[in-house]
Amino acid sequence: MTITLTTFDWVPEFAHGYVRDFRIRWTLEELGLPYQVDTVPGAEKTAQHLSRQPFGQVPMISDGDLSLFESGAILLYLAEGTALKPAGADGARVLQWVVALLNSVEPYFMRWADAKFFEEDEAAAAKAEPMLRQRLKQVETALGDRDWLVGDSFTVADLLLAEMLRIPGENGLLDDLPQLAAYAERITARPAFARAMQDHMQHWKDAAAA
Ligand SMILES: N[C@@H](CCC(=O)N[C@@H](CS)C(=O)NCC(=O)O)C(=O)O
Repeated sequence: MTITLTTFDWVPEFAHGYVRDFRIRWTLEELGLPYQVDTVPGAEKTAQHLSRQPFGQVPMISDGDLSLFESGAILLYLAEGTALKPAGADGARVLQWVVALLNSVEPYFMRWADAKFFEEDEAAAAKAEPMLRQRLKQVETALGDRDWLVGDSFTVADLLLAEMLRIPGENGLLDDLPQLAAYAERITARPAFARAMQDHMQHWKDAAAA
């Protein structure tokens, strides 16, 4: 059965390219899995949406009878049993990194991003920035001179990290972290990233036209 990815029917233009359905699209492209897209209203959270995602957020997927929310859970579900989440100890390490990125890095990114882009409060963004920088530095240190977070090949943990690094990178926060910047650049140059981004952007273009 074809997987269905659910995202919003519309988001403001500044969010194009960054809605978290993108990380799911990228994973699906990496895995060569066909999928279709449907939408829920962004303006008003419907009961049907809330029954699938208690916080009224996206992304969600459905795969047969299974409906899943939380981007990290979806990435791990899709990657399970593939090279993106190998079996055994390395699989456990991928799980560790996905949880760590969502729990120990993304909240600091969100605090900074909310202030900077949603509230447009430069003082609050400046206050949040040092902690985000510290987390990014800590991730760079943990990565060291290795190509990948886990083992000797690309996993869904790398995909998630490279995806999370895009906005900080575009705003100069990787300028003093050259190893992390090079890592992110190498990973986002993967062909699956470009395919996913093209479809993601087309979705918002169609949504704006509709
Ligand atoms: N932890 C959630 C966060 C999801 C999230 O924040 N989604 C955003 C879009 S990228 C959203 O739905 N925002 C609207 C809202 O929070 O009401 C996940 O990773 O899936």
